[in-house]
Amino acid sequence: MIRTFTTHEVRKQEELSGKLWEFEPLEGASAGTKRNVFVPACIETYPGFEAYRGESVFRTRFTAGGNIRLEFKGVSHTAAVSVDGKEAGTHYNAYTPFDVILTNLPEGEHTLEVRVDNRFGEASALHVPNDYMTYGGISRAVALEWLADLYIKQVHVTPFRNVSDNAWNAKIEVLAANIGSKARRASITGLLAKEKLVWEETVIEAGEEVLLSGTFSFPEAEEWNMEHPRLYELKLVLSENGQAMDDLIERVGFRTVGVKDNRILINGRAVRIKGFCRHEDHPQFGCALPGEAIAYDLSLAKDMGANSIRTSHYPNDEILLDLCDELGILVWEENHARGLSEQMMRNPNFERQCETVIREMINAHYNHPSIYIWGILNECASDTEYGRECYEKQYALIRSLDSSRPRSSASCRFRTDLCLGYPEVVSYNIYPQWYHDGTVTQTLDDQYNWVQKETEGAGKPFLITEIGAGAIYGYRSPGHEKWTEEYQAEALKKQITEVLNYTACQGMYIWQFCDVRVCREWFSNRPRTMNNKGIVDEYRRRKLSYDVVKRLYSSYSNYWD
Ligand code: ADA
Repeated sequence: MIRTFTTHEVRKQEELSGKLWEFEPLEGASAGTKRNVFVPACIETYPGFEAYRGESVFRTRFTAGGNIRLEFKGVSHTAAVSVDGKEAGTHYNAYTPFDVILTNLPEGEHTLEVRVDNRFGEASALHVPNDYMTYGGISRAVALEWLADLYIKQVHVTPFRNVSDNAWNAKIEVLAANIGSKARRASITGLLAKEKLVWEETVIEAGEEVLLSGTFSFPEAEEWNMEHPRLYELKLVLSENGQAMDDLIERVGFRTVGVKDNRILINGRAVRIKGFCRHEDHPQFGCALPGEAIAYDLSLAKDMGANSIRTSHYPNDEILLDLCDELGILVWEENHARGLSEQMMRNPNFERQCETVIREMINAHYNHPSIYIWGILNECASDTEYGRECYEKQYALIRSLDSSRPRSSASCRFRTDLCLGYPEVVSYNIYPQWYHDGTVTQTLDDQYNWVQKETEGAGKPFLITEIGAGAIYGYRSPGHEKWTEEYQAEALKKQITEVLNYTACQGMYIWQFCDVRVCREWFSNRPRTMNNKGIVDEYRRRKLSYDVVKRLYSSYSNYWD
């Protein structure tokens, strides 16, 4: 499944995933053997490959010719793509999409090979042994598309309200490309919320791209919000001499995001965040959850009264974003980095790899109305001078790509964070009642007061981006010790009540939605080699805390007014 809606009516598209491919491991006892495996899926879900870390090759065949675009929504974590034995492109990072374009491919059957690498080492600064599992494989959908010489590469829509009459407007930026060998004339038209959109005809030189921008008014558009997540289709068509060459269908939700004083505003209203941090993880699917399983997770989160998901700690499969757009769930989407020390941030690939993730995440996910904030660098070295420089650059990069959304970073640098002057929202991960015995309110007071009195984060919205406690599903004990379901339920009760009653704080994300597998190097303090702080376990079975969260989250409204 590529998206939850059709994205092309003119451009021909075929899903290459959703079927068996040939898999050939290149390491270990089974190196060189071949078997058929379902794509998308994670290697570690194939029997006999539960602990596989190494290189492997995935193969399939497709029939096509002319200009071909292969889109990969996610390959974990490094991919080298070749067609008919010729290298066609490479990509690093499991969690962002990439494409490969081949021009003038002869008509007929072709072999597509994806060489996948999920090893840790210096070449990978962001996928490191961590408190979640880095799986291997083709973990998200793969699409094959037939392109004309001219095609629509991207559209970004930024809705805003007109100051004079409050009507909805949107800035629409269309990037069109010419992959042919001669200059072409492109006319782009569109339809959105009953309004016709027209751009002036433009010449695009061979091999060039042109960005067409326009601001349009949408008098009939209705607002997208959490309660009524109204979505519109934007249909763009690119024509030459009156003949449609290409199209792109995207979805738009008319809403604004902002920050005023210490509040986070959606459509001008101060929102109270009641969220879950969620990893893409499931014993059956690894990180390659099918749409149905993602939708099930979201239905549980909604049932518990949550209104937001934090995609900790990487950009998510676009299916989740499509569903959140449809369900009115706010999304904190973040780049890929968790708990990197200064030494790890000094990996020679770190800055380049982070920059690529940020660019690919924002370019691909810009239009999702559910995304209300971009997060970066969870719990990295924001307390050192070198770390500060990295945060500053990454925040600046986000701003250059998207000036419409606030930015933040989930920090654990108590009283030492040097970076609170850069983002619009100050966020902290705290674990009172789990890693230490202080009360929740004391911990909040301590952190909040320091931010207000001693940092450039003063006066900014303040969020708790993680709080939680561990419990092993089914472990009950009258002593209510740590790791029992009883202990978790009691801790969560205090954590939620005290955070949501702390009116200076704009809301919270529970760590975490479900139990997740962690890398084997992370066994310490991680019974079962799992992070057991889920409110449901890895199979989504409800722990005692489920009803506690549900009762408490449901008793606070989505807004402060
Ligand atoms: C951190 C981190 C999470 C997870 C959590 C925990 O704050 O951001 O990824 O490791 O702690 O469970 O301790």
